[in-house]
Amino acid sequence: MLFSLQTFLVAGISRSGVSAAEYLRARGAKVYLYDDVEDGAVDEAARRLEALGCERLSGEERLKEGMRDCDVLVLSPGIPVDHPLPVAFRHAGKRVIGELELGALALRAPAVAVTGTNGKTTTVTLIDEILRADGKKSVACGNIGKPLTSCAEELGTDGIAVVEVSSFQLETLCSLRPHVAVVLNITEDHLNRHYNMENYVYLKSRLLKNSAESEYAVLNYDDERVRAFAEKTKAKAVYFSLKERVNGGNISGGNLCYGGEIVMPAEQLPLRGDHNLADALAAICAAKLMGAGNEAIVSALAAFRGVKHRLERVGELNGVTFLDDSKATNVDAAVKAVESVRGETVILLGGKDKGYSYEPLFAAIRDSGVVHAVIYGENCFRVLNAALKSGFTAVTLCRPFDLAVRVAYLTAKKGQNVLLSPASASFDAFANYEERGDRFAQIFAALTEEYADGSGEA
Ligand code: UMA
Repeated sequence: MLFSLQTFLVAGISRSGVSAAEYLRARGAKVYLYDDVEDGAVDEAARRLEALGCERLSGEERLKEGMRDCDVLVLSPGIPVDHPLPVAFRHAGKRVIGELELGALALRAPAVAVTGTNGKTTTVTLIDEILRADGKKSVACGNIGKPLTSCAEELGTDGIAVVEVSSFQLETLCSLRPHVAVVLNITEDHLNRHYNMENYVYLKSRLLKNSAESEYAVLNYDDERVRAFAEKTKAKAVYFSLKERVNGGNISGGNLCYGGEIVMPAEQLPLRGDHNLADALAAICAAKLMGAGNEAIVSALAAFRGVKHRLERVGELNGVTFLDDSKATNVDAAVKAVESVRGETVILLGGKDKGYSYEPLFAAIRDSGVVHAVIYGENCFRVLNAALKSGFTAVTLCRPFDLAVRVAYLTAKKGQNVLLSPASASFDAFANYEERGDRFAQIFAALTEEYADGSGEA
């Protein structure tokens, strides 16, 4: 793209949009900005970008005028492709790309790209840490929080981009051609945006569409939908499995193995649960295919303490342990949490609905250590309905989040956990799941002050 002669409209003025706008201005492009929301954080980010020479389009008339000037729309991942803005650009025959696509166009370094419904952030972090332990110049980026446009060029040709790719980003991604593409699993998620599973599975398969015979697809053999991707790609399939002896990563005699050789004993992995074992196997496959040695793999995996907001231990108050799993924004992730948490647990569920059924969650809850559910948020009546239909009646309905956390603490007995694993998006009350997890930790801190004398003890 000849940036200096083109005009871009960057839609969404948050992490992705800010990075895309900075990237484009630094290359001499004319950049307009747009956001549906006019509030403090957006206004502040827009002001910083205006100081760099961007122009914000506010009001319907100015937006229409600006759009006429534009050649390309750069969409933030949170804005769906059927939003009126991309629809208008497409009708006008103009190009619509995502921020990740802009980054992919700039990328000269090889990429390891990771998608799947759950475990992306853990796997990307593991791969990045192994590669860095092996002395490689690796950067974890994409959906993990660091936009690709902010680091693509500085990686040069000798770095490695380990990119977390979401289904939102896959809607507008065309050019990424990863050396290793990893697909972890596919279960119901984001159906409020992608409408049905067929569309969601198709979007996930797009990660492999540019791959050639010289590249690799690391696929979960135990997930039928993911295993079938091998037939749709030219890349060589390297599988990982918790059940079968496959050509890539598997478990044998209590060891994590790759290509039939022992890499390390599974018990050396500090993270609990089968889902973490699967993520570790996927990471081993990707790291091996990028040339990492066993020593780097063992040291990075053994030192790994998990990612923030993913079953993160916040602290203990009067014998009650607070666990932050705010990243569990869908049913499958929350199921994995209740299956891997040890001990009796009061779970906090709710938030923004994504259009799926919560009944599988209550089926898992019935067989777990969960003794009570405190249900909050915009979707509280749908979640409550699923609980009652599933015969799980140990529930308290409490719509405001802050109050729900307090109720969960007062419900929990000494020795039990309070687990925030909402099975829902955070956007009903928070900017993102990170903010929700941070709020949970703040409430824990406030409760710690209030009940430091043990007065809240059950
Ligand atoms: N906006 C509109 N109209 C809309 C929707 C949003 O104008 O219809 C505006 C909002 O007012 C806001 C901006 O768009 O100002 C937000 O854009 P965004 O939602 O794309 O958020 P960013 O801060 O740019 O973060 C995005 C990803 N967010 C989403 O996909 C929702 C981040 O993933 C990612 O880390 C970041 O880019 C850097 O690449 C977060 C996420 O929740 C972690 N991802 C989903 C997930 O993991 O389930 C897919």
